[in-house]
This record gives sequence, C-alpha cells and structure tokens, in this order.
Amino acid sequence: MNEMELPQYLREDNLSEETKTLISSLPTFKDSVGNLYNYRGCWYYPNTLQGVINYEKGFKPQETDIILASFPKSGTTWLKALTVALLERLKNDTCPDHLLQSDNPHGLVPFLETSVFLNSSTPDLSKFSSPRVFSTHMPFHSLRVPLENSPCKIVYVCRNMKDVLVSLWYFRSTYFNTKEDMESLFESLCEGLSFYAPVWENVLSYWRGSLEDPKQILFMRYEEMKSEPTAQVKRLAEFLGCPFTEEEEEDGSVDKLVELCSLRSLSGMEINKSGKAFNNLPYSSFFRKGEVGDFKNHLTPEMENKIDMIIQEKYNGSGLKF
Ligand code: PAP
Repeated sequence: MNEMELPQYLREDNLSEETKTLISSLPTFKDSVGNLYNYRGCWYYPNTLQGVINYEKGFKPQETDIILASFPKSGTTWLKALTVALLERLKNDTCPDHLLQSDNPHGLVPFLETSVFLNSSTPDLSKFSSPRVFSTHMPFHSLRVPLENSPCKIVYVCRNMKDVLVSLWYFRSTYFNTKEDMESLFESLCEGLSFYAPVWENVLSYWRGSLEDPKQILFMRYEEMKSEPTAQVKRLAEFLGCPFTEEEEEDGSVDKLVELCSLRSLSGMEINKSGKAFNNLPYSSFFRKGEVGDFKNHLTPEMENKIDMIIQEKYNGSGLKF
C-alpha cells in the first residue's frame, strides 16, 4: 500500500530527531500497515508514538477534564456520543441532537495522541470549553504521565476481545486495504502484537485504576451498554456529575438520549453518512453491526477457545470476568 494513502497517525513521516533516536532503541516489528514500536509496553505506529510523546510532554490537565479511553473497536464512538449528549443537555440554549448532527462523535471528542497532540506538544486548545472532553486508546500508565494528581475523570469502555477482533478486521481490511486474513489478525492479537496491544494490558491498566480510585475511573462494558442501556447511561451520567433529574426520568429523557445515540440513529445522520474525519477516514467507517457475539459468524471454535484461554489466564486474580 502507498504509504501516503494511510492516515497520518499510521505513517512514519512526522518524527522529531529525538523520537527517531528513541525508536532506534525500541523493540519493533512490521505488520501489514507498517512498522510498530513498543513504548511503555504498548505497540504504536511511529507517528502515533510521536503523538503519545507530545502528549506526555505537553498536556496540562484541567480539573474538569473528561477523558474517554478504550482499546480500539470497543465502543469508543458510542461512548463519545453518549458523553456529548449528556453534557450538552445541561446547556439551556442547545439541544444534543444539533451537536451530534453537526459532527461525528470523533470530530467532537478528538483523540489525544492521534489528533490533538499528533503534530505538536503545544497545540492550541483554546476552542475547547470546560469541561473539555478528549479520548485515547493509550493504556492508563501512559495516559497518567502528565495527569499527576489531577482529579479529571476517565471513562473506560471494554469489549469482548472476540468481537473486537472481528470489528478490527473489518475496519482494517476495508479502510486500510491490509489484505490480511482474519486468522493472521487473530494470531497477532493473541500474541499481543498489534496497534495498542496487548489488549489485556490496556484493559487491566484501567480496570486496576478503577478499583484503586473509582471516583476517577469508571469502567464500563460494551455488552452491558447493549443489554441495559438505560441503567448504564444513568451510571455514566452520575459518574460525570450530571445525573438525570426526577423530571427527566419521568418525561422519558433517558430513553430519548439512548435512542439518539443508538447505532441506527447515529449512522443515519447525514454527517455520518457523507462526512470524513480530518485523517480522511469516512465517518461511516465507525458504524457497522454493533452486535454482541458477531464473532460466532467468523471465528472457529478453536479460535474462540484460544482467546478464552488467554483471557482467563491474563485476567486471573484481577477480579475481571467475561
Ligand atoms: P474506534 O476504536 O475506531 O473509535 P469504536 O467506536 O470503538 O471504534 O468501535 C467500532 C464498533 O462500535 C463497531 O462495531 P462492529 O464492527 O462490531 O459493528 C461499530 O459498529 C460499533 N458502534 C459504533 N457506534 C455504535 C453505537 N452507537 N452503538 C453500538 N455500537 C456502536
């Protein structure tokens, strides 16, 4: 694949001299998109690694910041939409529908390392009003580097690794033209050798953080958001400090917000049908089936067993169960 067709964050053409020196000493391997480097236990494509380093150097947290975190393909777009809608409803002069119709959740809540800090450690953040909402796929130990003792809130969404694999495979083969088969992406994920991997390190870093400080980190699960959306949205609202009022509960506002942020509703919005992200990815690429258990249509029983065994072993003793 022609390197310049790839979104910038996947490329290798934006590195400072310092980062070039750093990566020459880091563990590395190549996949069907490009070279990956292991930094603080997590695999990154080079320009993303530059974004992580810029973030670690330059991010100045504000007390009211909210950071939405996830491993890729775990429900990030959905969590962003819900958070935007929850916060927007507090403003009297606007209606959450307008904001979500004006831009994709990824445009409204940018990623720290692949967008905000991709090109600079001192980006202009003046357009963000309080509370600023950002997102990340970095593990917690990298995210926390510049946070120090900031009381900012972090929401993590976790999804079954088997559905993550299937979702990731569709995304990569459709939009990055990787020509890799499901089997090889499966092997990479199982070995912990893919972008932002290992999955379990990402998940466990936030899981442990949420146990240590439940006021700072809310740990959510995609499967629970699907099975009991109302309860989970209320949980999110409470954590963010904007619980639904009795009046809102009675007048159906919770269900309306859940419906507004559903895959059907978001994917049907004009902006998401025809818009493109700053990195040229079509906004429609963030919406597919949104089902729990789609892996059953794609993985063999042997593949399922292998992932189950890995998850069981890695999460053993952590209190986290699937
Ligand atoms: P990202 O990591 O690239 O930001 P992310 O949003 O985390 O992607 O994951 C995309 C998955 O969430 C897709 O899953 P699928 O491939 O299994 O279908 C996408 O369909 C799903 N998704 C997006 N929006 C919603 C939503 N509003 N409700 C439920 N699932 C959603």
